[in-house]
Amino acid sequence: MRIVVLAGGIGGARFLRGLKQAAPDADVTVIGNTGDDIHLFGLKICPDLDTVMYTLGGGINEEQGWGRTDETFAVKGELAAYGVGPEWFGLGDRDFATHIVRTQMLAAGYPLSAVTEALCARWQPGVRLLPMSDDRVETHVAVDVDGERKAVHFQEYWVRMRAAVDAQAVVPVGAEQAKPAPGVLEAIAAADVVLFPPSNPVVSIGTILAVPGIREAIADAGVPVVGLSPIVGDAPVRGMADKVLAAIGVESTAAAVAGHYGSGLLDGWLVDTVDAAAVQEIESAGIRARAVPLMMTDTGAAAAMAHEALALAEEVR
Ligand code: GDP
Ligand code: FO1
Ligand code: CA
Repeated sequence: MRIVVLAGGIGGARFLRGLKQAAPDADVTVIGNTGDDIHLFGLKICPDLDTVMYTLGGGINEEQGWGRTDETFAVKGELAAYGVGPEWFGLGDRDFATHIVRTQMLAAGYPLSAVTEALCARWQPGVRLLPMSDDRVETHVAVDVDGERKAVHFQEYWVRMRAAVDAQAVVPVGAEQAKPAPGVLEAIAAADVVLFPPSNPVVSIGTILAVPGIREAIADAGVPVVGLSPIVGDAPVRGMADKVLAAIGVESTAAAVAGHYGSGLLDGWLVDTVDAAAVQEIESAGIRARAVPLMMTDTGAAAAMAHEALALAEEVR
């Protein structure tokens, strides 16, 4: 079975680990969000691609959910001694190596998709990991600070500002001009099922869908499209999905997120058992819905979720 998954960072990566356990023989292609990418310390940082690669490759810091295990911060400390920041972004020593390889390869002219493949040759994530695009896309967030509107990079909003102020707008800068990376449209066209893991609907899956051609390819594939809610009990399990959903006028509920994707895109939607009351509303909007446990407390729980998603896909096929 050929499965295509649109993934952000932690939510996507943990679900994928479960999917690999639930469907070990499946051929999985991951289309990763690159809207979180940023240039810092002279290096190209791709947090969501790396989170997927490290999580599936066994190199992730489990508690944090991002960055490397057994990490140290000597390089960052040495840079700080030169007055070189940003001090608010924690790039560790082991992680620096990944970024040096990536930045060197990009400077030598390799596209991000080829660089990602090269990095994955070490980590062997067991899936085909494709960036959504080789073109630069950067999510910016409009915020009001001291009565003035300004746009900040998504990393600045999330890591430096801790999403403490409301997001007024979210813009995937460059997305309109971006082309899907090589293999993305082909993988969607050849898929037997497309899954939306419990990733952020705005700044992860929303950004991927903003690359012209991707949403259309999914709709045209004519295969079941099934998603899992990242909102449980009317709040994100972690992160700032509530803030960025509010910015696009969508309530932080499992039903509202399903309605945001819409029955034109989504065939099936899993909500957590605490949101079982939302099933009827979602089904009346033309999306088949089921309530199952959606907390990824461990890989087994994520595998059970993946199993339910694949079962729902068969139901709507
Ligand atoms: P990010 O790029 O690291 O923010 O990760 P994603 O975009 O892939 O996923 C973020 C979303 O995952 C957040 O909105 C969380 O609510 C959701 N999430 C994290 N852990 C869980 C979980 O155990 N269950 C569910 N249902 N959602 C989760
Ligand atoms: N998140 C933080 O909250 N603080 C950090 O200092 C930080 C550093 C960092 C370095 C590399 C990387 O791949 C991810 C990193 N993240 C950090 C996570 C990242 O900012 C976000 O969680 C994602 O972009 C949201 O998807
Ligand atoms: Ca992300």
